[in-house]
Amino acid sequence: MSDPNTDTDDETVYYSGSSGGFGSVLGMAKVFARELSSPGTLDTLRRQNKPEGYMCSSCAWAKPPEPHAFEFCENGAKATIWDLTRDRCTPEFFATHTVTELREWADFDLEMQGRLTAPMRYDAASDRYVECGWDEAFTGIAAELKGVDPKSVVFYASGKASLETSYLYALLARAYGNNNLPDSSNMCHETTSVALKKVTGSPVGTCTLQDFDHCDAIFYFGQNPGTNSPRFLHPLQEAVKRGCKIIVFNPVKEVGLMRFINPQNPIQMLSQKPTELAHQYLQVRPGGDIAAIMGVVKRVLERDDMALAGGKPSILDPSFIEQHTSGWEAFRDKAHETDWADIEEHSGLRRADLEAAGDVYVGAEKVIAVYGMGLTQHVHGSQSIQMMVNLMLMRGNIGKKGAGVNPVRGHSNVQGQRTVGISEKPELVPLDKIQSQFGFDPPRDKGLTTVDACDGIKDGSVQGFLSLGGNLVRAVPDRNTMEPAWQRLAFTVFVATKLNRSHLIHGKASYLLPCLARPEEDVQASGPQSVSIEDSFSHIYGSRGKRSPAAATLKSELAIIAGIAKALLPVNPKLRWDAWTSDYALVRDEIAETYPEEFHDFNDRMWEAGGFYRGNSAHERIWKTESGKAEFTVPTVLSAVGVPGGNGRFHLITMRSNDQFNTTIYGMDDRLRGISGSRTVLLINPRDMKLQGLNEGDVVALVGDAGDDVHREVAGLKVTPFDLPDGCIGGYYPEMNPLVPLWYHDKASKTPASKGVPVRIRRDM
Ligand SMILES: Nc1nc2c(c(=O)[nH]1)N[C@H]1C(S)=C(S)[C@@H](COP(=O)(O)OP(=O)(O)OC[C@H]3O[C@@H](n4cnc5c(=O)[nH]c(N)nc54)[C@H](O)[C@@H]3O)O[C@H]1N2
Ligand SMILES: Nc1nc2c(c(=O)[nH]1)N[C@H]1C(S)=C(S)[C@@H](COP(=O)(O)OP(=O)(O)OC[C@H]3O[C@@H](n4cnc5c(=O)[nH]c(N)nc54)[C@H](O)[C@@H]3O)O[C@H]1N2
Ligand SMILES: [Mo]
Repeated sequence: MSDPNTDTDDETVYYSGSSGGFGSVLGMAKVFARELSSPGTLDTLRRQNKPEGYMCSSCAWAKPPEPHAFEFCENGAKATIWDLTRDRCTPEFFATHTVTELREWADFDLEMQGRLTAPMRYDAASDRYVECGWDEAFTGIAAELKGVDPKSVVFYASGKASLETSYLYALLARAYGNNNLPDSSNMCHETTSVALKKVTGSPVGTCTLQDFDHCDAIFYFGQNPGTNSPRFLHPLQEAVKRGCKIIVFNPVKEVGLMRFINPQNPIQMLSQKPTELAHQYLQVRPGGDIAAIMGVVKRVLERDDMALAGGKPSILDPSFIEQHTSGWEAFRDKAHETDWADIEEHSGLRRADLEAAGDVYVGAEKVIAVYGMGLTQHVHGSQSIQMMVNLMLMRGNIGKKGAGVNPVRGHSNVQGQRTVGISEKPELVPLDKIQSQFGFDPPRDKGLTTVDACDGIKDGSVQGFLSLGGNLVRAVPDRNTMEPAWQRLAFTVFVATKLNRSHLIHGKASYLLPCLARPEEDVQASGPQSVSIEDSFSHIYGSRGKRSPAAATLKSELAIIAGIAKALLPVNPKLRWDAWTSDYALVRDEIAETYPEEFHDFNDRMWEAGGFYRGNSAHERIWKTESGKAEFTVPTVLSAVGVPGGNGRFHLITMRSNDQFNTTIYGMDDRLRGISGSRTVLLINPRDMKLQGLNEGDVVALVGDAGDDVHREVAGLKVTPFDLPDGCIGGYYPEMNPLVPLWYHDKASKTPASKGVPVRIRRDM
């Protein structure tokens, strides 16, 4: 077992610190200094994540019913301030720069131009984006859409847009004629949507925030709360204080999971005495979670045998297993026959440590399993998730208070977008209901996932691409082949707040449509509007922006979707685009009609403190699976990576720094990992450095090693010693994306396997 207090070994001094505390306040002040000086910013932050307030657009963590005075974190504040910048990216800016020139700019510099202000159309003659009115944009886009086969168009969404906008976006795609509705989730938690759905019947987590007040242990896999969901650190800290034990599985020693100073707690801030979070921190190999959990399971079975042999009752939950599950015997047999030697090899962990984790599991009445991209972004990520569910089912840890599975979602409304119909999987959408509600026949055939859409862009079968937020060319794998393919598209349409690289890698026709950001006031014909979002716990909240918009010419995302729809679709009295735009409450009525069980009385309930719960069948122990039971499954592999390592072959983890939100880079530091000033680094442990003959500061290239004949490379990386398991290296997303093969994805869900990318190191002298 590794000791979270030890940050040194013989050769290297690793970064030591805690997340939260003054560091986080200082991190904020840095962004403040650059972006603040607009008096309303603090006021906006004060309203952030409060009932009746504005819901942060950074992560999907819960907004508690009794919020703190400042219910936001360093990174939530950064995201808000980033939206509220005073800088403007105006038509004059585009007049002075050709698109070819802007393609040479760094992503950071593009977003630093500030908020987009006017609808723009690409003009090939001058190679510039030129201003066009909204009407011209809508009719131009409609003409492009009418000119191609609807099946050749993709309607992508990044997980930020509200439930109201998302519902209408999905309706637009289906009324136009396709289910090509991939979403950022396809690169993120789609593994969850497929794998959890298969074995529990529910595609989302089964916990609520309150479960964290009652759990006895938390098994924590591959999620980094210090950076990606910092408000989660508060309930974790409270849980530890109650005596709850946290067992972390992560190849990287994330400071946020080891210790935490609460910036809301003045005494702790002054004394600087952090709460030690993890009871056991297990530096599993990338993809080694299946093996690690198998080890824990073996210990639990052993403890059960001991109990029974001693005449004591089973320590499993036999009546739960009997009544609620299928597949138990096959799974148990598999666990018995799996060798400890294989488990140790694939997990990179010692038997004794896994047994100690097994003892914690057995000693806890109520256990929560938490996870993030460390499980989902692997070739066998689905099996990792299902293995975790196996462990939970053994002692009935799903569907009881203080227990459950808790995927931590990414974008603030990514789960909600799926809930209200943004899905390429027609079987997940109530299409009959949509048909009767709106009087058109929605297509029934399968749509394209993000990976399918990229394949279609490459082979020319996709001709048009609409993007509701996001920065897809930066987020997807195989960038170096994707970018040229993108430019062969007939047309691209981007709804966005800031300029990014995707807008510059455009189709032959292209439109850039600037929208309001969530903190901004959205006034329509019936008055100021509110929107709603869903968090990781299936709670739904209203959000009301109050800031004056960045430009008078901006439209809301919803109004933009309606504008395109009106120009494109034949008149249908049931598709009331004008009425919906003038009053979003009418859209919520439609959502409530399509999904009555979850969204009844939507308009009345959306302001409930803490959000309203739309329910979850698995939470009630109703299993909407093929077998009608929760399913034990037998893993076919012990490691989730797709290509083996060893002998100079490495698995690359693509990581997020503390100074970024996905493809938006706020700065070059990664405070919680002690890295500053650069993102073009190769993180590698001193043992592997020695084996590779590398010294700190050497500049190297990473070369793809996936076994196909495509050359993939990222050069100019500075060797930086970092505490990682052997054979595993780290680098930053999105800089490393040229190394991820498009075909290297989770088998079941097609989520790109960005956490176990096969590479070799090449020395460039
Ligand atoms: N500030 C900020 N907040 C964000 C985001 C952001 O970029 N910045 N992004 C948002 C989005 S869209 C998402 S999806 C979430 C992402 O949040 P996370 O799910 O935390 O995603 P990552 O930071 O990519 O990586 C997760 C962790 O997995 C670990 N890991 C890597 N490989 C493995 C493995 O094989 N096994 C195990 N057990 N662990 C592994 C990594 O070391 C890392 O600590 O955050 C959201 N919130
Ligand atoms: N190698 C590697 N690749 C990854 C990942 C990884 O861990 N490793 N993570 C994956 C994950 S989890 C995800 S979710 C994807 C993210 O992929 P995306 O969701 O496509 O990317 P983002 O960076 O979140 O999108 C940022 C852009 O969204 C626009 N934007 C911001 N706010 C708004 C708004 O309110 N409205 C609108 N319309 N536009 C807005 C801005 O123009 C901004 O430039 O990347 C994936 N790619
Ligand atoms: Mo994500």
